Amino acid sequence: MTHPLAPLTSAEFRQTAALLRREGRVSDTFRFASIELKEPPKRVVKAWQQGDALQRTAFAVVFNREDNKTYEATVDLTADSLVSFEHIPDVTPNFTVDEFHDVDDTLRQHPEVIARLAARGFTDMSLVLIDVWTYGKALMPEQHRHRRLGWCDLWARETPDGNPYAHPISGLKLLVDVNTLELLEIEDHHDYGRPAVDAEYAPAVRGTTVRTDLKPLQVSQPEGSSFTVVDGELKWQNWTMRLGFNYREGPVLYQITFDDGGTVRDVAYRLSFAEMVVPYRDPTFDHYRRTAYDIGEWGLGFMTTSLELGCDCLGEIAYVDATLHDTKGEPYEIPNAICLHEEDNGVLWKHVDSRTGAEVRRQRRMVVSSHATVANYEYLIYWRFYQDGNIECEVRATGLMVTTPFPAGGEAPPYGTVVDTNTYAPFHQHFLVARLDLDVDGDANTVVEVDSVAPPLSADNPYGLALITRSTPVRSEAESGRDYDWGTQRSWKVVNPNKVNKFGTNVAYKLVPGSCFPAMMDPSTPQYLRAPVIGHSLWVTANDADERWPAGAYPTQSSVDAGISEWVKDDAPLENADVVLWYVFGIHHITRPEEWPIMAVDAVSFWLKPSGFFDRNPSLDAAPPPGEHGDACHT
Ligand SMILES: [Cu+2]
Repeated sequence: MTHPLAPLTSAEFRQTAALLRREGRVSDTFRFASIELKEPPKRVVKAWQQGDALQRTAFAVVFNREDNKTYEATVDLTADSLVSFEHIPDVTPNFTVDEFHDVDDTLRQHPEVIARLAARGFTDMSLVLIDVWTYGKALMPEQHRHRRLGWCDLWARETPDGNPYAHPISGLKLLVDVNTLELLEIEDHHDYGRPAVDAEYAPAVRGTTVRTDLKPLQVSQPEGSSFTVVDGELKWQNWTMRLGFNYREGPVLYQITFDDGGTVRDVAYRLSFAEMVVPYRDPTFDHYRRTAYDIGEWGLGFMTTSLELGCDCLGEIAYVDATLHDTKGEPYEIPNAICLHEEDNGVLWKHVDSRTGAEVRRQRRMVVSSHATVANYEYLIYWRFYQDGNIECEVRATGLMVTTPFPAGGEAPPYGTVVDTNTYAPFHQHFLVARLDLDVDGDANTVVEVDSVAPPLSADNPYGLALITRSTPVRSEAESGRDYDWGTQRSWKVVNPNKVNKFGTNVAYKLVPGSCFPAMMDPSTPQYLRAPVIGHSLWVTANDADERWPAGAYPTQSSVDAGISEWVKDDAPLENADVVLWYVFGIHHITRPEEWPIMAVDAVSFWLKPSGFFDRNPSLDAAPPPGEHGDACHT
C-alpha cells in the first residue's frame, strides 16, 4: 500500500470480512453488498506525503438474508478493529452478481416456471435466460414491499450459441424474493407469440461471411509509450493523476494536475460517474417497471469486464487490474480492468503561411478507459486528456437492445420502433451523472453560468451584430439545478475568484455541455420522484464527503430521493467554496432498426476546457512531428 487513495487490496477485503465475522456481526446468512475504501478527508489526502503513515479504513454494506435487515460497517484496517456497525432501516442495498446467478439457477428449475414456458412452446430450459431486475417501491405489489424483491424477464435463445436476448417471452414476469429465492408470483398477462426474428449478431451463428477487404492497421510505438504509471500515479505530458477503482463508480480519477511551465496547478480533485438512471418510456405491461440504476443498483465496478489488446484497445497499452469482492466478502481480480494508452487524434494545430510555409502539430491524447457489461448493454467509458489542457469524457453504449413482440396483424405501440418481425424496441433514456470535484488552482471556486446574448439594436449596436456574454454566479445550492439552453449556447465555468491570469481575468475551467436532454417526465411519476437529479443538466453542491450518490445511497427499491434534492435543501453557499458539479447527460434513445440485432456504439460526451486558466495556448511547445522521411514536415 503506497497511497491513502489506493483501492482496497485482496488482503484488505479479506480482513474486513474476517473482522466482521470475528466480531460476531456477520453470520453465514449475511451477504456483503459492497466493501470499499473509505477515503480519508480531502485535506488529509492533500497534506499526505510519500513516507507518511497510512490510515486505512473500509466501509461495508451487509444484509441479513433471514430478516432483510441492512447494516453499514466501518472497519479500521490499520488497527484491525471495528469502528461502527449500524442498522439502517428501510433501505435495500445494491443487487449483486451472485444473486443474479442464484435467481436464474433456482427459478429455471421451478416446475411452475417450466410449465408456463412449455405452454408457450419453450420446452428447452437450457435456452432460457431469467434476467432479474429491481424496481421502485411504488410499482411493487404492496404485499411484497418489505421484501428484497426482484422481477424477472424471461428470454430464450434460438440455439445454444445464439443471442440470449433473441426471443423475449412477452407478457410473462416472475416476482422473486431474492433473499429466500422463493417464487412469489407469476404474472401471466398475455402471449404475443414468438415472431421469427433475425436476432443473431455473431457471424458463426448467422452463418454469414465477413468482409475481407480491410488491410491490417497497426499502431506502432517502437520506443514504447510516453506515459508512466508508478503506484497508481499516471504521468503524461504535463498531466498527473491518480487512478482509483471501486465497486460502484468503477474507475475514479483523483488529484488531476497540470504542470504549467514548472508550476504544478490543480485542475480537479476527483472525477467519476456517480449514477445512471435508465427509464424505459413504454407504459405497457412488459416495460412499465423497467428502470435501471446501473450504478446504484448493480455497480459499474462490479460490471467491469476485462480488456484485451488488439480487440478492446489498440496500440501500446498498459493495463491496470482491479480487485473487488463477492457476497461472501472473498476478493477476486478483474484482470485488465482499466486500459491506459495514447492515441493519435489528427491535427492539434496548424497554419500555412504563404511566405514561411506550414507549421503543424499532431494531437496526441492520453486515454483512461474501461468497459462494463450490464446484462444486455455495454457501457464504454473514456476519460481523455489532451496537450492543450482539455479533458474529454466520452461514454459509448453498445450491446443488445431490449425488444418485445406485438401481436401479428396488429400495430406496434407508439412507444418504440419496429426493428424486426412483429417486434419493437422501446424508447428509453440513459441519464448518466458525472460527479466532478474540480479544484481550479485550489478548492475555493465559484461556478458561473455563461450565456451568449445578442443585445437589441441601439446606437452602440446599429447593425444588430453585437454579441456579448453574461455571467451569472450560482450563489447557493437552492438555485443550483441548471438547464442547458440552446438559445444562449449556455456553458458553466468553474472560476477561482482569488486568482487572475495575466490579463486580470479570473482563472477558470469551463464545462462545455454535450449530450444533455430534458427528462420529459411528469414530476409526479414514480421514476422522477426517485431521481429528481435527472430534472436538470447541472447541479452544484458544496463538497461533502458523504454526498456521493445523487439518487441516494440506496436507490434500489427506493420511492423517494435521498440524494441531490435533499442535499440542496440547506441551501449551502457556493461562492468561493469547495464546489462539486453534477453533470447529467447521456442518450435519449429513440431506437433505430440499424441498432438491431446489435447496436454499433452510440457515443456521447462533454468537455472540461481551460478558459483563461492559461495565459496562452498551453500546447505551443508541442514538438513538430517528423515528416514522411524523418525530417520536418512540409520542407
Ligand atoms: Cu439505449
